[in-house]
Formats: sequence, structure tokens, C-alpha cells
Amino acid sequence: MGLFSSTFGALKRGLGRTNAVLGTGLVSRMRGRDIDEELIDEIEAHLLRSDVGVQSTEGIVTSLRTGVKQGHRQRGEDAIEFLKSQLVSRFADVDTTLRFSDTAPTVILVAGVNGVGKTTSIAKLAAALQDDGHSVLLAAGDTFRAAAAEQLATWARRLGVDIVRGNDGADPASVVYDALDAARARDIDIVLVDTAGRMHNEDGLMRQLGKIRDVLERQCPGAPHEVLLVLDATQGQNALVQARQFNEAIDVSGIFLTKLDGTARGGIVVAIWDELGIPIKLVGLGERPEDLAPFEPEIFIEAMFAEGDDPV
Ligand SMILES: Nc1nc2c(ncn2[C@@H]2O[C@H](COP(=O)(O)OP(=O)(O)O)[C@@H](O)[C@H]2O)c(=O)[nH]1
Ligand SMILES: [Mg+2]
Repeated sequence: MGLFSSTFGALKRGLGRTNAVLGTGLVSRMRGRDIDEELIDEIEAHLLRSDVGVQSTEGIVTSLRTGVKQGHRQRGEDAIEFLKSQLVSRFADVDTTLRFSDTAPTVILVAGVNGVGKTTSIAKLAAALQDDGHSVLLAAGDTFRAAAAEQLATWARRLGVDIVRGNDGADPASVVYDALDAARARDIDIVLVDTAGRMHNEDGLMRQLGKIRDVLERQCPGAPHEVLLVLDATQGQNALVQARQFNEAIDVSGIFLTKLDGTARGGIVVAIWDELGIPIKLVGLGERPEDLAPFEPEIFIEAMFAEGDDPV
């Protein structure tokens, strides 16, 4: 399965827990009822509980109330459709596609705090890009922990893609430099750069990322073509805080939102877009290489509200 062939079913399965809160739970309660203050309060609580965010929830609930007062919406069923369209319309201007360079290699820098799923997400991306016919090289820029490069190397072997790694404790910027050299020599299409998520202190981490970015820019004009920040959907508001910090330091171009299979809070996608204006480009739905989907707002929102009989 390639990067752009995700199915509604896979997303729905992955979003089973989100669905249990926003979908089946809410939808079944709304059916067959008139919209009254009690139901609106329930809807509000549901949206907040799924991490849609205070501001966005307020906006949605206010326009729902207005619609009810004006007599446009009277039944719970109408409210379901209204909520879906409200949520989808928030993403009308978002460009969720990955940016590719006209001249190889395309360089994708991947950043985020420790444990959010950077290395796993790189493996997923590598598998999908390879399925789509691209040659891929991984750069093991997390030299902070010896096990980190090993983890990436294990993925490289499993997926059959190239990897460039340095000695333990090597300067990540030099690893990245070598990786770009190798990519050019081997005519590689796409370089995925893994980075550390933890340093002795936060300033050190941000400086290191800035340095990696500088090396990429100097060595390959236009690179990095994509700076993907990996956020863990189970971390709620904390993920938003991380996004602000990283965006200041390295100018994030897109978000890879992981672990949506492990949370009932898929509404975080709305808060991320509303509050940060950084497009979510990919979502992680499990630990296997194939547990990846492009972020397609309509399909995503539909899956959130799906009345599946198999909420995982
Ligand atoms: N359930 C689930 N687990 C994930 C997902 N992405 C990553 N993980 C797990 O999160 C843990 C940390 O992942 P890792 O890639 O090492 O994080 P890193 O420190 O940011 O590189 C591992 O156990 C991964 O298998 C996801 O989308 N869903
Ligand atoms: Mg890692």
C-alpha cells in the first residue's frame, strides 16, 4: 500500500477509540432527539473531551445554537451533519501534501521530543515512499543515544533501504553532511533525516537542530524541503506546547501526528490547525510500517463520526 492509498477502513480502525467518544457515543445519543440545551451541553463536553480545543469548540457550539434558534436545525441528526461540516470546513485551506523537490534528492527533516515516534514514523514513511517507487536513504542524526542509530539501522535492514550513520557520539551535522553526499553519489530520490529528541538541555537540542538545518541548506539549496514535526496525539495540550517551541527554532512545515490509535482524542487535529496553523500531513495509527495514512480532513472527520460496530 502506497502513501496515498490509505483507506477509510484502516483509518476508522485506527481511530477506534476516537470514534468511541466522538462517533458512536455521541452520534447514538444524538439520534432521534430534538436539539435542546442539554444536548448542546453534551456535544460541547464531547468536543472538549476529544481535544478539539476550547476556542474551536466555542465557535462550533455558538453557531450550532444560532442555527437552532433560527430554526434551521431541530433534530439531533441535523446536528451530526452540521458538526461534521463545521469540522471539515476548518481545513478548507490546508495543504496536506508532502513537498518534493524538482531535483533529487528531496530532503525531509524529522524532529520532535523523545518517544513521540520519530524513528518509527521515518520507517513508515520510508516504506510508503519505497512502495510509491522512490529510492530512500535514512540519515541517523540521533547520535545522542547509541541505541537510536541501531533502531534506525534495524528498520533500514527490514525495509531494504540505505542508511548513513556516524560513530556513537558523532556530530549529527556531520552525519547529515555525509548522508547528503551519499545520496547524491547513489542517485537517491529522498533522504529522511532522523534527529535526537533529547539533549542535556532544551537549548542544546534546538541549537543542534538549527545546525542540522543549516548544513542541509548549505549543501543542497532548497533543503530541507519538508520539516516534519512529530507529535504524539496522546499528549494533548503538551503537544501544542512542543509545536510552538520547535516551530520557533526550526520553522516546521508539517506535522506527523502519531498514536491516534491509542487515544480517544482525535479532535487534537482541529486544535493543532486552529491554534498553530501548521498543516498536519501524516498520521500514525499503530506500530507497524503500514500503520500510516495521509491526513485527509474529510476522511478523517468522517472516520471520527463513523458508527462502526468494531471500535477497537
Ligand atoms: N500505538 C502506536 N505506537 C507508536 C506509533 N508511532 C510510534 N509508536 C511507538 O512509540 C514508541 C517510541 O517510538 P520511537 O519511534 O522510538 O520514538 P522517537 O524517540 O521519537 O524516535 C515505540 O514503541 C513505537 O513503536 C503509533 O502511531 N501508534
Ligand atoms: Mg528515535
